[in-house]
Amino acid sequence: NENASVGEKLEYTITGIDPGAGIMGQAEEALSEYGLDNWEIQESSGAAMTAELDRAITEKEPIIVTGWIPHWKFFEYDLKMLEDPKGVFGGEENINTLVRKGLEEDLPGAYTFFDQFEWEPEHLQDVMLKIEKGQGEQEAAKEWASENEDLVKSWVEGAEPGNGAEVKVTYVAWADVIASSNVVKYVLENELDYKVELVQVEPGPMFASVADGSADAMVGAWLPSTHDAYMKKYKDDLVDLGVNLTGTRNGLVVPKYMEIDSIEDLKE
Ligand code: PBE
Repeated sequence: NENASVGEKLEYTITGIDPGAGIMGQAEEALSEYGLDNWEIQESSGAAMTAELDRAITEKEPIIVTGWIPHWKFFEYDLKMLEDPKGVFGGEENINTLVRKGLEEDLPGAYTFFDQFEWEPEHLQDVMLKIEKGQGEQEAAKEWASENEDLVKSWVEGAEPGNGAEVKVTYVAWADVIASSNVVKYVLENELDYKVELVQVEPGPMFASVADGSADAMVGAWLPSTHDAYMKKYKDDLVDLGVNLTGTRNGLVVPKYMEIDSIEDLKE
């Protein structure tokens, strides 16, 4: 039916990602803040969400997803983030690096690296796009590092080599965290002679593993809003090395061909 509302066409369903993601809590909050009581957020995953988005765009159908910047999907498709006048999605945020207590004493070179690791959204986008276009994750990290030698040098400056010591980094399978964790692995291994194990986990265990010391570091803490609940729970048990990137955004994302501009437009 051509005249059906967006809600009717979508059966009042927003395509979400994994249940432990901060953006899922924000999306639920958006439903209650904007009075969208008849809508629901469907659980999925980062990869399944982009597959759904691709299918809908190929068929020129409406779709609403939980989306974030930086992400390669904004380069692959013509998308817009719906306005969020109530600020439920927290506006611009930072990504922080968190390490376990004792890392500075145990692996000082790795600690120095994590402390100095900082880049721009454009850098992270470059790596994400290389991976999305089909390069292996380490291959993409290697090519990116060769294109950004000065920045990479600034991360390892003054850092003692690891002589083969092992570093364990936990990450969630979100495109941005996959890319950043792989760059960290590549640089620690190839510039500082560490051996890095990347361990894919669920969002809660990503924080818990660094807090209980079973992992050494994570580079995907979105703050102050997205991962606020995890930070409240674990902040006293880990070391926050501060911002590694600034200027992220979360929200509800739709193809540009959809005739809505604000989350408020969903209330009809
Ligand atoms: N994200 C990407 C995550 C943080 C990184 C926005 C999907 C989340 O919502 O928890």
